[in-house]
Amino acid sequence: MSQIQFCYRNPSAVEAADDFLTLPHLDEPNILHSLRVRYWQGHVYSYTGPILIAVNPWRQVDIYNINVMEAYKAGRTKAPHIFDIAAKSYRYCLFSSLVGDRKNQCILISGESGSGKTESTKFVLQVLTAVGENRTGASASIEQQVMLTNPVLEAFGNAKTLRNDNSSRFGKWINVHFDRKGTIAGAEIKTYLLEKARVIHQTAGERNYHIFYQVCGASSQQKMLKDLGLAEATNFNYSKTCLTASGIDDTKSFDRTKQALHFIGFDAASQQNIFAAVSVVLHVGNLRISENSDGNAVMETDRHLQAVSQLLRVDPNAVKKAICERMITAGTDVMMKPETAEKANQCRDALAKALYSKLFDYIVKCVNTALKLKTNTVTMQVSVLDIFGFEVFESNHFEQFCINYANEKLQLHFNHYNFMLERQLYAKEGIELVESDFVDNSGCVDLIEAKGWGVQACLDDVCIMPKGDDATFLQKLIQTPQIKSNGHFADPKKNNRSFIVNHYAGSVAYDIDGFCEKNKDILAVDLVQMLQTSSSKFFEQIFDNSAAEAAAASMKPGRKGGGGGGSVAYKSVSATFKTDLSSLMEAINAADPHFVRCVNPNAEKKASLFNDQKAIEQLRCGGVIEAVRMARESYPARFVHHDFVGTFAVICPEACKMGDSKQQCLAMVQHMKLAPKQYRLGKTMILLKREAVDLMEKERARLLGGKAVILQSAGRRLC
Ligand code: AOV
Ligand code: MG
Repeated sequence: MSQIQFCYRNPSAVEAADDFLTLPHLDEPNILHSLRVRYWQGHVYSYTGPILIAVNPWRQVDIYNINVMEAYKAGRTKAPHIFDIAAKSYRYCLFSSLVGDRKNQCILISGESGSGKTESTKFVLQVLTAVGENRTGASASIEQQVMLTNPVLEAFGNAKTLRNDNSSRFGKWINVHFDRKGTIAGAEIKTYLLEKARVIHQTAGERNYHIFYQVCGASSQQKMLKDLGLAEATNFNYSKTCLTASGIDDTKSFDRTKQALHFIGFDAASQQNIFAAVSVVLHVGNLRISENSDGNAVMETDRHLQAVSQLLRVDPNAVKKAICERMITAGTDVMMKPETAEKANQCRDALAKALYSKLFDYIVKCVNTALKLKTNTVTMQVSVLDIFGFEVFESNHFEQFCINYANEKLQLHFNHYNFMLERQLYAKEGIELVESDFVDNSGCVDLIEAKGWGVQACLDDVCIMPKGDDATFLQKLIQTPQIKSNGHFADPKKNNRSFIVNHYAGSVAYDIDGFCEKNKDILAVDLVQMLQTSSSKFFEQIFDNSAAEAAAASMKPGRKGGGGGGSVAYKSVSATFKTDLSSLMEAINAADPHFVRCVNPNAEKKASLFNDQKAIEQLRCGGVIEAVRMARESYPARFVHHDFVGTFAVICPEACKMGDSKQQCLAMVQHMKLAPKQYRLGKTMILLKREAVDLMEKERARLLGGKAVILQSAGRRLC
């Protein structure tokens, strides 16, 4: 899109309006234009009705200081701002409790990578912890602890990517609980789909999780890191590709992480254990495996093997065996068979991924224990969702499939919610509803998650077949009648390695390679057994029995790891994610939502660069354009009868003398010869199509001798 094609352009007097729904012309080019104008005027935030659009300024902007926050906290300003959303959520939460109609609030933040979701989340928490401050706290107060979860989760779950030097590689949902007085009483965090693959491999120019560089950077100065066999990050295979991230000082960050862990409640011993686990992962990555003349994997006995064995507290030979050999059972006989070097390397990497993701889960669990409600008081909640936005790359995999599924579910909620509001207004006004006016993406959600036949169900079925693989999965998709006939599915035919899902935000071709393996995500039974021999309480704790059970359940005699076995007790990644998402949706559905759509104005992470194409694509993907379309397809201009008559009296003064204000409205639109489809006359309001109001405005301006400008009131949403 090199040029924006305007049909009608909004008058420059109103084009930079705070709320785009007040624009007389609400089409894509006009919304984009207004967003761009506001961007160049230095505005980070704009409203589209209730949706807050946040454009990442990629520079420090002085709009987050204490005075600004106080103004929003006190409700003195309503200008678009993330503080407005946070303060409003808190106020609604308190108010609903006061009037005895408890309603939790949730703030749903979405947007592509680097668009500012995590920063927005922090601003929300800043307000929530300030308004609900518990001044009686002795040590680190709960609100301080809530804020301190940021550096901890970022150290272990964020990494430098090509798009963002501090990219969150997991989704999170934070619940902040308030008691009746509005004081913070506790909080909890739920995380989703940590990107495990990053632990063992990073794209050129990207980094592993920050914590790896932090421990390496601080290893020579920190006493607690002395015995972990650490060195500069460049010495480790898992952290050597890219060493620095702009604006990040790893050594200083280590101090911050350590301090945050301390204040959250991790004692010195747990911190030591956590850093030991991080170090084990690095050493595992350096385990050197070669192939002997028989083609068998052989692991070198070096300082890394020594470190792994010492830190994990397992015998070095047990580590070697678990990685380089596999268990074979023939009848009642159990034998060990050597692996090839390639297989052993895969096994080593699987161990590193499992260790790291278990460590991450453990940290989140401990954080939640620290933030747990200390009392049994009934609480209200304000929750914040900072989740991966819709993704489409040149090549899309299982990860994108899960991420886009999450976005599809959130979009479904978004549609239903907006639709519901409309429906309530229509019902209140006694206006008949045209259901087909509203977009419904439930067909796509069904395609993915339907029980028995959806894409996830097919994948799970194939994953428990003895010989099921990615090709079998694709075959199954193509042959399932409900999938074939679903308009959101397409088989590209050109190759037999991908399938297409037509998502609400665009079509995505998913490469099937790796779907089965990633969905099973089972640690080989040999590795689990090796870990179970650890005499370390810590590793026992982070590797609870679930891993062992899953491995045992999936192991077919004679095979290693997942993929075998008829009866499967484990839960696949997509099944777990589906369950997680449905409880997330339940929580969201039970709350009043506030939508924040973050927009990244350029891929170069630059201040003062606004890329039209990029911005419009994000507005589409975030459902902003869709929401506007909904508003357009419904009757976006809403006037209380009396206001309407007052505004357009000049068009037909006689109408103002007829009966009550409702009859006067009718007389007015009839005088204008508006088609019945152009307006809806409700009990207290008249709702009009945009074009109808445009027509009336023009007529009004003509009668006033061209003196009048286009009315802003025309777009006012009074519902
Ligand atoms: P994300 O959460 O949406 O990406 P972040 O919140 O990490 O994006 O923002 C990326 C970077 O943009 C930050 O590190 C800041 O440098 C800058 N930034 C974002 N919002 C603001 C703001 N309001 N003011 C100033 N700078 C800002 V990802 O986690 O990658 O999807 O996975
Ligand atoms: Mg983020």
